[in-house]
Amino acid sequence: RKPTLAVVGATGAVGTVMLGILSERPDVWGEIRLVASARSAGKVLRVRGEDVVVRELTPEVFDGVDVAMFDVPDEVSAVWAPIAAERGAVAVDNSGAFRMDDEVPLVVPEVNGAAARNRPKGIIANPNCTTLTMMDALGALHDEWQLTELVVASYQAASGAGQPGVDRLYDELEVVAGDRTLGSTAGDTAKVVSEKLGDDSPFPTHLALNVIPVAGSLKDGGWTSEELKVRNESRKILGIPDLKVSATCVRVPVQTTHSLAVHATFARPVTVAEATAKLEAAPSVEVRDDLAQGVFPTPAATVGGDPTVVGRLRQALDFPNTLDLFVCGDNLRKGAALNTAQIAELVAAELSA
Ligand code: 11C
Repeated sequence: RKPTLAVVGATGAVGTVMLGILSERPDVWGEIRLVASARSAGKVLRVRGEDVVVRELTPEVFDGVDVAMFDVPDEVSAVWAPIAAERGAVAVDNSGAFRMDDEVPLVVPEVNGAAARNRPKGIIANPNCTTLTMMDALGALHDEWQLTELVVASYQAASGAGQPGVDRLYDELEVVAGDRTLGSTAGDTAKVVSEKLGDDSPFPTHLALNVIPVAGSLKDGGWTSEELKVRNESRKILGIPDLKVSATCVRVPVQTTHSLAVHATFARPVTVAEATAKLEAAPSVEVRDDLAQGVFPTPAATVGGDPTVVGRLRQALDFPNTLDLFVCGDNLRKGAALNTAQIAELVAAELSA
């Protein structure tokens, strides 16, 4: 019997991408059950070329389910992932609710896939998309040269805030597009956006014609939740509890695909040529790095694809054993749905063995 899969949050931004991914990848699933809040129950969505009616999230919906993926807010996962696990499913959770729980593995299949087998709570966590953007590349480099320090600046897309983030970005672009004087006086764009759209936004100020040095919520010491996730999750996935990490997370007016400028220090000397060869050998990483020929990663050229794209590899001039690089990864695919699907497939293979 092929395992039964439940997709909880099937109608959201990540859920929508998930249905496409499940339709494209080798089909390891028997029944695929689509689940969402009562508001979305009854909708018909397509997966694997078939229409499937969305079911309401109830405890009974997990009966007979082998793997349940959750693409829902933290507070929904916190309640419902344990219910799915109690009913016998392995929950693969893409929220932040369980990532730092010692009894919940935090898994990137290419880096620490074996950790998925040790899940005392029946829950496996999927990392934050910002962390995930660089994990395949850093995992490959760490494997060879042993990462010791990481300084990161992120350039995060609007869809990190879900469909409301994407809608807000396009609404703002529409209201600023006609006036080419906007952006020449402090506060002019904010005023127009606020007057035309109001201030109810997933972002703390306007994103159109702007960058916002804030992603996530405010935590102790002036750090944001995103910056702390990058630190804590990188340590856990790479298995380096004392990894030194400093992150600044920034929102940029890009629809989908997060980018990261990474300054990574290793225990041993590493050259650009060696690092490039190692990254080229990593199946989930694509190196686009020939600046003289105009070849470098951008979010617009990365979106919709599976690989992590790496470029601008340089040996740091003033820091020993240190590389600087730029990484792009689709935050809805490898950053969320694809990695969740890969984890679920690991569990499916284990259950079918
Ligand atoms: C963003 N990275 O770009 C966030 C979204 O912990 O899964 C995902 C938050 C999370 O806003």
